[in-house]
Amino acid sequence: MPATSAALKVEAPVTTPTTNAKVLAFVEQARAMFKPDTVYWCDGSPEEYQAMLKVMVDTGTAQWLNPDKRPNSILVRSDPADVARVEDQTYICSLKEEDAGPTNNWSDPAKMKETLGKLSDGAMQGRTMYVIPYSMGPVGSPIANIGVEITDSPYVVANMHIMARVGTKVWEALGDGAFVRGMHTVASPLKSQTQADVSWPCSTTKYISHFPETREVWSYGSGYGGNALLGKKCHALRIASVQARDEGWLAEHMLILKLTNPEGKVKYIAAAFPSACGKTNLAMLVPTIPGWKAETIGDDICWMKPGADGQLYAINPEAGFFGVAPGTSDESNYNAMQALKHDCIFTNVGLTDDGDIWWEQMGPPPANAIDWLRRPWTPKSGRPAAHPNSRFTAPARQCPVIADEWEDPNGVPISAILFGGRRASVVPLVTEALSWQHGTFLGSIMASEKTAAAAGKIGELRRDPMAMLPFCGYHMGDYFVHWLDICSLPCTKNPKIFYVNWFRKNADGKFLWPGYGENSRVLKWVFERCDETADAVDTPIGRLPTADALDTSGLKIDGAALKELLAVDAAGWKAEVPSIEQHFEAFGKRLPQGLKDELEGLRKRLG
Ligand code: SAT
Ligand code: MN
Repeated sequence: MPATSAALKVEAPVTTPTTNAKVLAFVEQARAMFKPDTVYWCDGSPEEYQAMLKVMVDTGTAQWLNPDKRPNSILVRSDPADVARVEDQTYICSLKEEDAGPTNNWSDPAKMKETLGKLSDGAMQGRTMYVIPYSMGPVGSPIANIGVEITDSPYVVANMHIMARVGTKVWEALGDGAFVRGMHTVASPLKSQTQADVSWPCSTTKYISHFPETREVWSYGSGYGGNALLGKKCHALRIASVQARDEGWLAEHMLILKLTNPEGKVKYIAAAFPSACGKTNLAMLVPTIPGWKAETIGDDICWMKPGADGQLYAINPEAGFFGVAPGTSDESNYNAMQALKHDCIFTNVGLTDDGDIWWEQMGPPPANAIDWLRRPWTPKSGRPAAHPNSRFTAPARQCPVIADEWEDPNGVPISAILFGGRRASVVPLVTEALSWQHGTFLGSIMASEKTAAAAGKIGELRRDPMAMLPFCGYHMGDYFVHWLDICSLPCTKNPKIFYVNWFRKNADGKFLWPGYGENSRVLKWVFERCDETADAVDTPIGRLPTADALDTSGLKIDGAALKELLAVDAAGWKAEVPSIEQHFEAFGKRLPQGLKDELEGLRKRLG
């Protein structure tokens, strides 16, 4: 008997925790197709979380970390070929191909279901099928949304416990209502009772398929993060972006930060950066300017709905952080390190001699360790101990600077939206958009150097509009239209939009800006621009801080570097125009006139 089933064997007949007929039919259809040994309905209890950790340890998927150093925490090592999202195998299966748009892979929904149906027949043999009821957002919040994920992965169950609100209370909130249907399998059936399991079952065939019209996700073959925790990228971004378009709100790849000035005045800021560009660090930053306080609402996803008062109100639909481990340290993100002290899941990081975790730039390297591929490692090995996309999963409530209102069901009013990416050149440290339309334009032309968060070539520059390129569940031209429309709603208090770039480099390839806590200087300017108490100068690319508007007191930075960071690189921008044109061409007739006007305006202003 495989341990995955044995540990949680439930006696039949089971009384189901919901009478929702749509749920019962969904679970029964999945059971008939996947043919698991057992069906287990998750209740979201702490005991269940512990049982999942135990199953993972018993089957070799995980090992306990030293309980004196990292209480109740585990290290998981995945298959070396299952370490990141797989954008090439991610599909938007809208009824019409043109609705998926040029930035998504499309497949006919009926054909995709036929393919996946064949592949999934018996795919959970020898395993337990878990049914996870989850809420993205505080249970019962008018901005929250419910999903049901079916999975054969205890790793997914445990991670969903941290990343979403899971369990019985969700069935109560759902009643007989509608929900997002998610099916996930690692696609590695155990064909016989004696077949030994591998430590990270997965398949070389992978499909991450979305059916936006029917609000369904079907994920096949991968156990990793954004491919398998269906509440996250699949539901809260790809499906939710479509729901948001239909219902007049925004589902965005943004952190949410609370900023308090020395007088006690509060503003909430949302910020979009591509994966692995420092959203978690910015969400938890420790300001270096005296008297300013930053607190966290969320670090990855933001759902914003217009409120009756004309402001956009945002919730963090998640309940945990699934953050990039390498580079996280007491210096770069003290608050994240505090959140990681206990009750966490670590995936693909290094293991020290004394049973603790280590990753690149966490601190001084240990003399000896075991790398994420379970090989002996020393600082001289010439390879990283942790995979560059290794991750921690930590409950948000463990973050020492989580804001009191992070679970406010009504959300928090957003005053400013930041767009940013990794740009070694051209883009200044901060630019304020001239209008909502201009801000939408800046978001639409965002570009970033590729990181390890997705499979592919690292360092290559790609346009990643609003950091939503891998996550927009419909035609991106229509998405831009939706952004412009949101502002023409009676949104009297639209947030101001800013374009930031912490990653500017000099001719020697060195970063010009210190980043991390020093980014609070930029946030201060943003805060004060919202009140129009800080100065700005109009330039062809937008408004930039005047020489003395950016608070640089106590900052060690060379005057020439600061000048370069805040200069308009007119030649660089002129050279960008053809590439923006090319980028826009892809959206064809669905590119809104407003963005064409903004490109024309930029060209004219540049002269
Ligand atoms: O997609 S993940 O959830 O694995 C992380 C990310 O890319 O932001
Ligand atoms: Mn992300």
